[in-house]
Amino acid sequence: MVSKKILYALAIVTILVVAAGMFMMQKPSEQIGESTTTVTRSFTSTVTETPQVLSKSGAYELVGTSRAIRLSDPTQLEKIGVDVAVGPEDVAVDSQGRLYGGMVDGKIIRFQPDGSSPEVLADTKGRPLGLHFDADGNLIIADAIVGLLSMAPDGTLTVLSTEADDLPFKFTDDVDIAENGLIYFSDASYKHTITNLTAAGMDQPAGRLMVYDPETKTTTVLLEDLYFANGVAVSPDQSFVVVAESVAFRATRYWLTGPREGESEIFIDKLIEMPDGISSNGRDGFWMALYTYHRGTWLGLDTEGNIVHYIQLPFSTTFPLPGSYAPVTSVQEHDGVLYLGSTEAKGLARVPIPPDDLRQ
Ligand SMILES: [Ca+2]
Repeated sequence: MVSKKILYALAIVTILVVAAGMFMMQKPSEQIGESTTTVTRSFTSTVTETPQVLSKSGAYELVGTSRAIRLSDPTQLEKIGVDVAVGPEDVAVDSQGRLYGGMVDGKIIRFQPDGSSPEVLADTKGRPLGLHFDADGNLIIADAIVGLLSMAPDGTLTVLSTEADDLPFKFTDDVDIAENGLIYFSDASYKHTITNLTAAGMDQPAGRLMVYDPETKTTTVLLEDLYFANGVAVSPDQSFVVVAESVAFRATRYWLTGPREGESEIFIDKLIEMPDGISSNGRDGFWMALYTYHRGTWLGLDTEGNIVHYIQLPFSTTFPLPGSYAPVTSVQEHDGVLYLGSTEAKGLARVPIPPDDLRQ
């Protein structure tokens, strides 16, 4: 299970790094003679200021110098299953519009499209993280403890893969499936399990990107020495796959076709927060969750890794955020709606897709 205390520790380290960065960014003339109190006050005012609203569209508004898109109408944030679903890191939607989440206790829970009637379909006895349906309606599960699994429509579980190159997975994290049926997935660490999240995050690079072929039942390593391999997404045109490297604050692109097939490169780096789940929007880019407390945050990226949306949910200083939802660890688009998952929050969530006229 994810230890909340360890996640808080990681979040605090992140905040300290950001705070240190803000301090370093101050002009030298401002540092001289400025007391620590002034620095603290300027950090606080940055967090609590009411930014200027540049424009509004639908349930969202474009704000301030960060050009973030904020959900200005909190009634548009719908939570689903808060009483039964804890820590659905990822969300999947089936062909009938029914919703699925994998919980901290190992259960796979399904809801009707309107969010009603939760049903426990299976228990992995592990920690299901990434979820994605294959073309036959099987739910493919990246389970941090058990490995790569397949859940048939009747709830029957089958283990697909637990190791590659004679090295067992310790922290299977996310999964996506190409149109040709190949299953791409990540292992955040071959050294440490999710029960020792701090070590898994610090003792890097130990992440790998793999592909599982359901026809040959073989697993092939595509990339190794990744810095906590997390979210995985195949591009809308199927030409590459993106894998998040959380503790390096970046994502890497691995080419599947074309002149650079088999090669990799940085897709986006210098992210302000740790990237978690990534998904294709099915059209022209990706949704990338950023791991943040107090305010659910994610990005919309184009296929060149440029940021086109920077979305934030309402801010809250109390956890678990009664009027908000965080940390957002996955974003899945389906029929004009964004479904949100979280390793920590209660319930799944959904919001409207931010309108194109509020793009960066
Ligand atoms: Ca993840």
